[in-house]
Amino acid sequence: MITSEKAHGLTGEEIAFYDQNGYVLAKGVFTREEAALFREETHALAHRLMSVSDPSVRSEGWTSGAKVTDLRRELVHCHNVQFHSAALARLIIDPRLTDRAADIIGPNVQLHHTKMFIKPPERGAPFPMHQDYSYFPHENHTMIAATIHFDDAPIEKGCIRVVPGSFKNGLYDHIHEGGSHLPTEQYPVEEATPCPAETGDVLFFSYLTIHGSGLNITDQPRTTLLVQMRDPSDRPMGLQHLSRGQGVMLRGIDPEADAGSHVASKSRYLSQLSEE
Ligand SMILES: O=C(O)CCC(=O)C(=O)O
Repeated sequence: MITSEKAHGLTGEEIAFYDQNGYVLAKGVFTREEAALFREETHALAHRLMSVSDPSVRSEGWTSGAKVTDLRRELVHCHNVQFHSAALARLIIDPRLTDRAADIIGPNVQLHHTKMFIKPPERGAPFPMHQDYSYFPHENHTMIAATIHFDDAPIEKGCIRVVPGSFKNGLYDHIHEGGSHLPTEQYPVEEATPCPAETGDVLFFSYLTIHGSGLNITDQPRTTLLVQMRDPSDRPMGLQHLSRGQGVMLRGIDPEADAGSHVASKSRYLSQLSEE
């Protein structure tokens, strides 16, 4: 049934954990069967893109990943999957995801972008520790990521790792080379807190939370979809990381969009472009 009522929030305990740590793992948000279908959908998408040799789909990941491991690295990725697959478009407006996001952001939840990652077996690329804030700073810091797990992500598969509480300290100095990242000697991936997840779990974290992930050394891929979301009234501080689909409402309303064409809405992609 379609309803505007909130049906799927985080528990009080989960909200308290997030408030203290800047991340929370919500267990079993999607069933294993549903996650298996989304996994099929993402792998089929990757195959379609690889079959036409799209150069953006397969890479070694961030070149700064070489500071984390000497081993071979590979990452399969696609931005804004909602333009490729209706099943994935439906997923990002699913109230089981967006109601939980609303417990962190507020009732109105707006899309920034999506990113599918497949970390291939034995060489799935690591991400050095970083804050997403360094890529797309906003005024009110409502931006969060939700990583939806389409298969199990134990430590050996290179699950996401975080520095609990780091979101309370603002922006750390990043090295802007090969993917913005923190100095790897000071912030080793393997010393951060691992967030091993199971199929169907969703990890929510603030864009100020220091996070990264290790190499996938197992014989199975790690498959995830990251959905980056914000309060529509939270303004970007620059024109970084614009993409198609940015500004789509996933839950609630955009009060600026509804306030008439005379109201500037810097938070929306098209109005940003027309100001350039
Ligand atoms: O999915 C991962 O392993 C990490 C991704 C990440 O850190 C990012 O996209 O900012």
